[in-house]
Amino acid sequence: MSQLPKYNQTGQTIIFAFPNHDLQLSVLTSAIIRVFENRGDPGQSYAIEGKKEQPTDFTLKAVGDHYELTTADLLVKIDSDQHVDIYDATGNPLAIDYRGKRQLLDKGVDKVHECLVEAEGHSVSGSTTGADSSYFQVVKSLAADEHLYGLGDKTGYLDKRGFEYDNWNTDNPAPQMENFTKLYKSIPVMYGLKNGHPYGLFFDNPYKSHFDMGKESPNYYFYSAVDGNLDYYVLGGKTLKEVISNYTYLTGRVPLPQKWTLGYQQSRWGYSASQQEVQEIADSLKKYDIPCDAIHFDVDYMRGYRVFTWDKDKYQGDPKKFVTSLKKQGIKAIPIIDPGVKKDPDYDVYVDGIKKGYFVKSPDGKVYINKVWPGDSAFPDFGRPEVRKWWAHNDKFLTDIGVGGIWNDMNEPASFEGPIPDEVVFSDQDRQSTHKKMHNVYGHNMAKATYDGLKKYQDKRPYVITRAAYAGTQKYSTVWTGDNRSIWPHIQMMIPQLCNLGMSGFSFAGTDIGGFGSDTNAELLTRWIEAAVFSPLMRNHAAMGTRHQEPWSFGEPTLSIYRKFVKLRYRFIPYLYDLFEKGTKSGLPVMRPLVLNYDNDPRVRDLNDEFMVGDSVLVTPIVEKSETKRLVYLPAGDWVDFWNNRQYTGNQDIVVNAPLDKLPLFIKKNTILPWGNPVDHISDEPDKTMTFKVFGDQGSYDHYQDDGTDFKYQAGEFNHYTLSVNDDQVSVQLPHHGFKPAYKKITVELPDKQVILSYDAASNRYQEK
Ligand code: MIG
Repeated sequence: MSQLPKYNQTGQTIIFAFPNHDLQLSVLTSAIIRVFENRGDPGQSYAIEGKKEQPTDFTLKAVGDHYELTTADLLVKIDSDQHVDIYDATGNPLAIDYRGKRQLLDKGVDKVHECLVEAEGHSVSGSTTGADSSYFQVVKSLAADEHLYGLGDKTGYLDKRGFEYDNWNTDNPAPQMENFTKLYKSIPVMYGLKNGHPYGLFFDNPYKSHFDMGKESPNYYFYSAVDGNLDYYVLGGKTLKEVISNYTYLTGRVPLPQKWTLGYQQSRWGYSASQQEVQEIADSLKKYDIPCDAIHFDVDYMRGYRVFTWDKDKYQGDPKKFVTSLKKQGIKAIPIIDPGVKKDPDYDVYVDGIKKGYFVKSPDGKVYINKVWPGDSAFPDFGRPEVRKWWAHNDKFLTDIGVGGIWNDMNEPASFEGPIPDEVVFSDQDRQSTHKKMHNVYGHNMAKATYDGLKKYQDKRPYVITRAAYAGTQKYSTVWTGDNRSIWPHIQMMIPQLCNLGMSGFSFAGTDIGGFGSDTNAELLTRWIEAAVFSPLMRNHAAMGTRHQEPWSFGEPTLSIYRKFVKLRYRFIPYLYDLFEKGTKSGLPVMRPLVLNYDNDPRVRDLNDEFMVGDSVLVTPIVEKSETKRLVYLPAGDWVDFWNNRQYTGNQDIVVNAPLDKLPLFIKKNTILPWGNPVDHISDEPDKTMTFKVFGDQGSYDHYQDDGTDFKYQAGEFNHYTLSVNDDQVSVQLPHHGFKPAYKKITVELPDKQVILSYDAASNRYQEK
């Protein structure tokens, strides 16, 4: 054992002088500590904005063969071999550097054959190898009882243990199964429950990185990156909830969305090829009585796939007129925008971008061209602030037409003519950089630019949906999970995928309901709309050329069941909106795996076919073909069957019947839930009445109301209601009345009676009639 290194302390940062790289520890809060080794990569974080360090008490002392840095929540030990070991405040190990021998996976293949296999196009898993000298890795011990979560949108199961993943934003249309190591997003945050003790690690490095979550060996997991600095944050907290709250404190929280964005949305690649087709969809939604708030316009509305154009010939000469008329029908238009700008000397966006030098370039200085939808295209250099401003300005074309939001696709960035080479010149803010570094933050920067444009030109809370993302993109954009398929494994995957996205900060997320690629069928579509009734983003979307999957496509009984669940969704929108509002402060997701609410319960640590919405709604959908009954695990507490009020005690498995038209749904006993009015669209007009349902015989609830559209709530224009029910006594208070049109009437539905209260303006109180 060599000597302990010297150290230097400046404020809350301590730099330990190790031979190769200094090791820097910064105390941001008592539960967030940054571990940093400067390996020469310049620049700042894309995930973290603003100063996150708070004045925090900590101690640092040498104890025998190591240093101990102690805060109220964490203990970090540093020894002379540069091991970084993290414990919680009571000394439970959380993330301990692995000291044993590596046990490389035996794949029965030697190096020569591995190359041959890869040359044939079959990549050998774990291929992020240390070929490059800038490559590094971090190896941490795994306990026998340790479960791993997070990593954003990755495929597979809730517990990531035993699998490996890459972070390199990728558009791969093959059926995305558990053996896929990468998808569209790079969100390098992972959580562990080690012997029941929660923690998180966020690796803030945009370069290609790899997580082996105990696949190589059950004794350790490791993270590696091909380049950049070693830069990670240790996240503590007494519960998994607190750890996630700390992660979202660091990288930001999903802002309050416009309320209508929680409504049902209809989409299909191809609709927007003509005004008539879109109008027919709107008409059918009305005719078949399916509430809806938005229709998405895929690439076909544009003039030859040129972004920021709208083919007037397809829209009777006036897209604005049509978009306005749709809006009057209660439906917002959400056009798609891809990053690729068509190479065309007669196209103003291209000409302007060339003139200003806003596209990425080959190392020889020529504008880099690859093929996407419009054919030869140039790629905006979104890492540059000026380019983001320019893009935001282009959004005005769409906001002038009156769109409800913007859908960003292909921003991994995807390209048809081979991948963009690593050395293509991209900017890292104003510094010259490479595709190698900027790839994983390309979608992030595009989404941010789009957010800024909408905010500037709409005066509403921007509604952006992006496919590619990096950690922190949740501040700017909703996400969808890309090109899934109409297959049963993908309705199954929806649950762990959206739950892990939620724990990774992205609580506003959804899958393509019904499946994007391949042909859906009546049963799958039915079960999907049931399972997705609480999906934060609720959109049915399908690929061109696949069997139609609009709610009416299969006739009855699909249509009626579909309608029933979309209508149920609208009843729950005030609850979802409340959860989003609470999430702006807590950073907790709307849709949650059970482990998040019950991290002490070993039964729920890899539960993949149940989830919760907030703290009190338990959803246990059927996600297996031909199944009409299922086992439901009820966690601790008492539960009320939503459909018949039957009560169950928790901590047990029950068998429930679930014929095709039933979604098994349970509400925690003694919960109060707001219950939206039956509507066809979320209106911008304030609700005059609100209903609350009581499950059980008592409870309390905080409810939030504002205009649902703009930023006035930030200046106090919102209402905060508190309800309490106790021994049949119902009381409603309005502790904050900043949004003028408070509900005139509030109905509280108890199991055996209704209590109606009305607002008395003179006293600013609710009184029973
Ligand atoms: O190469 O715009 O994920 O939702 O419908 C396909 C067409 C490009 C991929 C998106 C999908 C969208 C499709 N896009």
